[in-house]
Amino acid sequence: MLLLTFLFIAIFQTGHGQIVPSTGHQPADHTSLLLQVQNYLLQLQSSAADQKQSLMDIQASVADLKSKDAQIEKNLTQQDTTTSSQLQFLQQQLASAGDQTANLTTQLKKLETIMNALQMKNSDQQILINTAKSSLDVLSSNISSISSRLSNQVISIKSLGSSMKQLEASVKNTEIQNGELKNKTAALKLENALLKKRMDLLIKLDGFVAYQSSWYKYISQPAPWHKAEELCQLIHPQAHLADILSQAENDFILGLAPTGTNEVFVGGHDIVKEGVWKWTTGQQLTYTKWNNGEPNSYKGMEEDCILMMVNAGGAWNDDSCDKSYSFVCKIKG
Ligand SMILES: [Ca+2]
Ligand SMILES: [Ca+2]
Repeated sequence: MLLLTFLFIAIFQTGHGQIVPSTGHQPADHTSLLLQVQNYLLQLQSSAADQKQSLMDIQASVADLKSKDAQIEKNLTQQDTTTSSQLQFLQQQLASAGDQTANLTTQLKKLETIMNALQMKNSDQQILINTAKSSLDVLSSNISSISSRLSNQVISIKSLGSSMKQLEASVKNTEIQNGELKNKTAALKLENALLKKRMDLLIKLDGFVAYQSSWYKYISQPAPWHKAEELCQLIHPQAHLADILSQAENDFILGLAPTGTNEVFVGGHDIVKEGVWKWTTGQQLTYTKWNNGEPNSYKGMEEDCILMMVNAGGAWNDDSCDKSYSFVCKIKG
């Protein structure tokens, strides 16, 4: 309404200004004035129609504005309702969020409990892991030690292999040397055999007589027992007064004495200890051929040398070593 009033005042002021007549002209001017008035009236009518139309437009605009205003109010009401509904919904959601927060807090506490338990388990597991690490370290150390020992053993085995090869070479060399030694030994045996034949020949040429593997020589020149032993060694370095090891040998020596011979010295004596009879080789007697009642150290005399009684079948008598008799030398084979 305030807008319409303002429009009417504006229109009235504009018309009043245009209808003021000029006062300087008479009758001809009346007609003109009349025409002007008529035109003016016509203009007023036209203007009125225009204003009426404007008014109608304004009314339509006002109606439209009212309609829009009502629509706006309606929308505002709806919006209030909606807002209220949303507020209620939000309050519900807030309450629900509160409940959820409480649930979440409870769950959070449970989770904290679980976390604590897990941390304790983790702690236990960490201890186990540390123990396992320590065991692994010890195991690793042991493996290193074993590896080192194995390396040393490998080196030892290689060294042993090298030593074995040297030993094999040494054995082969030794075998070769053994072969050479065998050949040399065979040659030496052959040489010895030849030498023995030469020796035997020389001994034979010296008047020795062979019996089995030994040589014997009867010396007719009488001599005391010690002198006789010296003479045997002078005749041959390996010759001594004869030892007698069997009845057959005793018989053989008996046969060496020429017919008419009564006694011969042989190598037996008890010079070192009375009653302990030995040969010149140092061996004790294993065979004896004592005559009846001998040895007797006749009438307390010192009788320490064995005299073979040719005239008593070769039986023995202990007699004085200082007496002189023929004797028999022997080279042992
Ligand atoms: Ca004696
Ligand atoms: Ca006697």
